[in-house]
Amino acid sequence: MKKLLSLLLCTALLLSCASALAAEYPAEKVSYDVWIRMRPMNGDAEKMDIFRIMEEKTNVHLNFEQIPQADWSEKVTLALNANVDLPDALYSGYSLTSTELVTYGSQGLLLALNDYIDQYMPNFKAKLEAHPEVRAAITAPDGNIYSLPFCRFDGLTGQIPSNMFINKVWLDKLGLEVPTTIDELETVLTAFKENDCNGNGDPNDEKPMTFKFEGSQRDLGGLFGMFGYADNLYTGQHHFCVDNGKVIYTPTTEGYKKACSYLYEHFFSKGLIDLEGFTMDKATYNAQNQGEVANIGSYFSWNIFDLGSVHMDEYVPMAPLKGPDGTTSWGYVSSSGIEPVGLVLTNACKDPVNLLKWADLTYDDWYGMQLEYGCIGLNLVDNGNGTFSYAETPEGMTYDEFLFGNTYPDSCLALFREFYETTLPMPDSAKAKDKINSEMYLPVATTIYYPTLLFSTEDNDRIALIGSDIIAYNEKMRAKWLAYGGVDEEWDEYIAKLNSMGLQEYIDIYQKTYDTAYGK
Ligand SMILES: [Ca+2]
Repeated sequence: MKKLLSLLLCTALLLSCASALAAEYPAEKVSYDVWIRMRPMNGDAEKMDIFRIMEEKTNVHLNFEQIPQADWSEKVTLALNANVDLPDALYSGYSLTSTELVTYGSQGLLLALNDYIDQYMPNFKAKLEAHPEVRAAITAPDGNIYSLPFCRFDGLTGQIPSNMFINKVWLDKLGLEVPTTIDELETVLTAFKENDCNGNGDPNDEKPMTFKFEGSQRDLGGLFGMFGYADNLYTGQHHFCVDNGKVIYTPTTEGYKKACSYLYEHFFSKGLIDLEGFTMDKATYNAQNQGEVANIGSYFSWNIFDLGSVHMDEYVPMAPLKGPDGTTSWGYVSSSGIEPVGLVLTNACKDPVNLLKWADLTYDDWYGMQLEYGCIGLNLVDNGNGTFSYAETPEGMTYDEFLFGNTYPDSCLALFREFYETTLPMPDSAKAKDKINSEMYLPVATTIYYPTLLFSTEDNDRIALIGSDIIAYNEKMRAKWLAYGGVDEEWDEYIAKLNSMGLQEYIDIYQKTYDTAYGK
């Protein structure tokens, strides 16, 4: 027992030595050359209080070269490709694409950070241990971590980006309820089409349901969930989901075929869903509902504002519907909120330890909060009880100008849901969506979209080559079948053509990369 106790004591001592080492900052000031990517609305980084506070704490000075966003990519690419005049670090979320990260990392131009994280970054290491999906998203297929990420989970918002909204005033007028099944949806949309719901004397200016064909929240891909899997059009994960560890390419599933067939027959062919949805741009889509009276019955969007706009009070959220056989599913973006690249160190950085100690502070919530939302006493109010609130935006300024003028939200940092539950409430913009998603969508969000992962350079090349043809063909056929029908007749030919384009290799790359990241 005594032996065990002394062993425990030793371990405790060793552990406290380790964390003391991690937090030991240099006695003399050290400087690093850092290229920082500036948005047009960013203020002067040299004058931001947060960097002064972090320098006082760490004795690490960042000698910034502030590069406008518009010039960033060219300057960084040139310097990396030439491997000359590189700074110690490149700083900003979105400063490199995932492909660039893996390519430059594997060429030795970026430093592998794994050992440094273990030894010198206790805050970041603790976050990785608590959130293994972050480690999976930032680990290259060669096992190296080349970047410090930006992660923000300020509510259940990006995980379920697409919601449906429906005009409650029209429903009340017609004596109808918010639909809960696809049959009820058909009944409701038919009534929307046949009646002068907005009461302007014109029975034909009502659009029963609109959407926008795109890789984002305005698409109707969620409706496919009533037939199996929701259809995922998100960039980088086109049509891929993961079911119990198996990667599924949904456009070759029976459910996808049924969805195309059913939605054409019961909705598009009857004018119940908007054919213009295939061609509208975002501005046109969002501008649709701005007349004297509302003319949209239901729509897909991130939030009620986009298309509710001036008639917002007429709309209510609609939960995912049950399909013809009672099936329902909605899409869940499992890795939403993770941006792999926040800060990278280049091979020009000869003494990375102190810079990484500085960076570790961004993963301490007190500093991360002020990087993301501005300093206490300026953008944030200290409530004195361990919680904070947002300061009022000064008159004559937008919130973004107030925020980006005073701090650098594109930093590496990681704020998780527990932080918003205990320390700073999620922003108002996220609250309404968080509520809709938690109550109405999460219970049926069973189609788990393929997560953000890093692919090897070779696999990225293959994906670019094979995938571009497959995606273009698939999207052409999806639009054609929804708008004009024909899926049953053309299905076999479609499958054969996808196979001839290399579909199996394409799927295998996604499966292999998933298995590597999740340790299968
Ligand atoms: Ca009308």
